[in-house]
Amino acid sequence: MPDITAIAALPYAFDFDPAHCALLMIDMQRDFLEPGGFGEALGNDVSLLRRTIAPSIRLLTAWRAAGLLAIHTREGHRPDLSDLPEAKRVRGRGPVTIGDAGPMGRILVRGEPGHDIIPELYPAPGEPVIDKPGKGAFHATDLHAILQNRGITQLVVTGVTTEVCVNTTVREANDRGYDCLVLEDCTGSYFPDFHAAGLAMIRAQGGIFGWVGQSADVVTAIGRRGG
Ligand code: C5J
Repeated sequence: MPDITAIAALPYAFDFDPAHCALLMIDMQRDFLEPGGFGEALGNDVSLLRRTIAPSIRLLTAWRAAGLLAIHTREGHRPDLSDLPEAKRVRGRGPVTIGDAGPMGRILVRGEPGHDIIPELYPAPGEPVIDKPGKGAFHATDLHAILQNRGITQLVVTGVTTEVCVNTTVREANDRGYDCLVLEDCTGSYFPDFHAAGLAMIRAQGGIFGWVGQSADVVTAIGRRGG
């Protein structure tokens, strides 16, 4: 018998099917979230992103305890920048860009300290880590193959930033046939208005890209399994 639980969400309850659901934690990287990182050096208030850490820890702990699949992503490029489109490199016309020296190593370059995932949510052995060169986690990665090989049809999505990499990934996932539940308290943006708008766009029009919910309801649903 399928083990499906209705989780409170907008625009309506999400039918959580843990056997076919993966947790996708997007870009919880030091350069985006930590004081002294590149995000803060650009003048952003990292506390707006750091509010996601505590609920994400609770969710990831429950998820792992239930033996479910968690996947992590990191935005970044090869050290030789051969996978960095020139359009992305020059966008913003700032004094420093991807590949330049930043406060935690070269900016958005794989292997640099700032590119890595924050210690609080560090991937456990065996949890896939997707290194993505774009905003969307499906673009130029093997994420879709990994999900298909594990029989995954649903994603619980968390991470940063709501309107950029989270939104792009959810749209990509939706077009590939995945149902996405995006967690309000585990997603964050440097711009509160964009966070709200990004989530509103996902759940609008009957859930045109997916559902929006809260991590506590997912943790409760996991706890009820087999109980
Ligand atoms: C992410 C970005 N992860 N904002 N990247 O959203 O450039």
